[in-house]
Amino acid sequence: MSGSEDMTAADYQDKIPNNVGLADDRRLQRALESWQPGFRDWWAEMGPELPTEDVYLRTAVNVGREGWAHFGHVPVSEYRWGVFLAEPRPDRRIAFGEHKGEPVWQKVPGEYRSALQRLIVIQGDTEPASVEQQRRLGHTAPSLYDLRNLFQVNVEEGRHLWAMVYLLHAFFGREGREEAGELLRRNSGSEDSPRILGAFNEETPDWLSFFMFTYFTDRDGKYQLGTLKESGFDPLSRTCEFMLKEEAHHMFVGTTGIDRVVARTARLMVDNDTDDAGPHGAVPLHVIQKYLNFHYSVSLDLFGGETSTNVANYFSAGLKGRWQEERRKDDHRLTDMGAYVDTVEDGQPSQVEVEALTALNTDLRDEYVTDCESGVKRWNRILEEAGLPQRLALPHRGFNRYVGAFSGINVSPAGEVLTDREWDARKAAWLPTDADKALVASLMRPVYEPGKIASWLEPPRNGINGKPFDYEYVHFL
Ligand code: BYC
Repeated sequence: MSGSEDMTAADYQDKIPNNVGLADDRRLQRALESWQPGFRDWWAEMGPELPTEDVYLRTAVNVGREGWAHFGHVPVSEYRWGVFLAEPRPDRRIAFGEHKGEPVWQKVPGEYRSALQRLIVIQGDTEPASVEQQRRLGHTAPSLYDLRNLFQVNVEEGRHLWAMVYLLHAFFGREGREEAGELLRRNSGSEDSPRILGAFNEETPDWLSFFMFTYFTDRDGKYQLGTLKESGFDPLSRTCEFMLKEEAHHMFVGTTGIDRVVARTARLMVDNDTDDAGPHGAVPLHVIQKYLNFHYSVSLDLFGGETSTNVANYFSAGLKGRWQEERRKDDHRLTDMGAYVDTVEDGQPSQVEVEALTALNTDLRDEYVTDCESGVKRWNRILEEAGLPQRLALPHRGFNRYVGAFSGINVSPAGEVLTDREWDARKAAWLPTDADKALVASLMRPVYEPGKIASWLEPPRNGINGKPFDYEYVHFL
């Protein structure tokens, strides 16, 4: 099945499709095969709830140009989750930190074992968490096209879990195997064993949340994977490089999903000459803004504190680089450099200069914020082209934050510092209220007829893989 340009042989006939030579490593093969039934049980219990016969899905069968995007109708429970790493780069060298210039590692260096394991576990924990958060959405899909995209995102998050579990099993011995088991035991929102990072314990109860999640939270994934792709631990780097290819579709689902919601709202505002598209079957613009405020702020928390010794150590050790490390024009060691980070001084947002090494969470968050601004620009263009004066905006970085410098103060979207009382009195104007959520929920009626779409969003410009919008992307039992 693999394209002729694929350098790495993929074994797709194996119980676990892979391009890592599993058949030649019986111990690893057995370990992964013994993890597989637990994964299948988890998928059956915590994966997509809506029963379907089959779904038009993209499956990775290898990493080459032809191999990684194979399309066809498959029963979701029979999806073939495989282990795929990007092609090795011959003579790849560590690009940053104390080991800059040394050959990359094919095995885990003893002194970095626990730090690497921690990074892989945190990354791995987010993947099944998002599947859990989205498991009920199929019941209210606005079209077959959207339903198909949901399942695509879900199966790929499942594959990303496999990617991290492969690393844990292959390189971290018994502890790695135990951690791989824990990834299936923790659950999103669980009281006793929640997922590790905050945003992954929030609910994704409706499709507006799903689009916001795939825009803002998956985008954190893009940036974190981008830094792990730089890792001196080559198997992690190659794993993340391949995951990023799949991640692009998740970004697309979020970006175009919000485009389509904004476009529909704008159209109904214009057609009905009103500021409130709610009574006309769309999401009111101010509710879109509140959802945006929420998802952006919880996603900013995912980058950790403004300063972090963890991140300084990861960088110096060569484990986690910066976004586009190799394109940066500096010494890639950062030992004598400074950087400005957000802080709170006398109760007010301010900036302080710190050692650049400890500021790397901020460095990555800055890249992320710039990327998010481009989304807001494109949604505002839709409003502008509709002839509307209203605009969406990213809230201030200090708004609704629970991690880092701003966690101790209340900040309005405009950046004003508020007392607890003022915050309590005004937050309903900025974050989704129960009434907003109920309104959005009331719009979430499933539309499963090919070519039809719910009232609250526009159809996509194009279908998937050249198929039309009215293609039967999903068959029901
Ligand atoms: N919630 O020193 P700090 C994705 C903890 S998303 C709860 O600033 P550090 C995806 C932190 O662990 C990408 N706890 O932390 C998207 C630390 O704990 P300890 C996922 C938090 O290490 C959608 C303490 O607070 N990948 O792929 O510099 C769908 C002090 O913080 C949170 C990664 O994140 C939080 N939000 O930075 C599917 C990459 N934030 O040490 C998938 C791997 C911080 O005191 N992770 N804490 O026990 C990392 O690189 C880093 O661990 C973090 C945190 C950036 C997350």
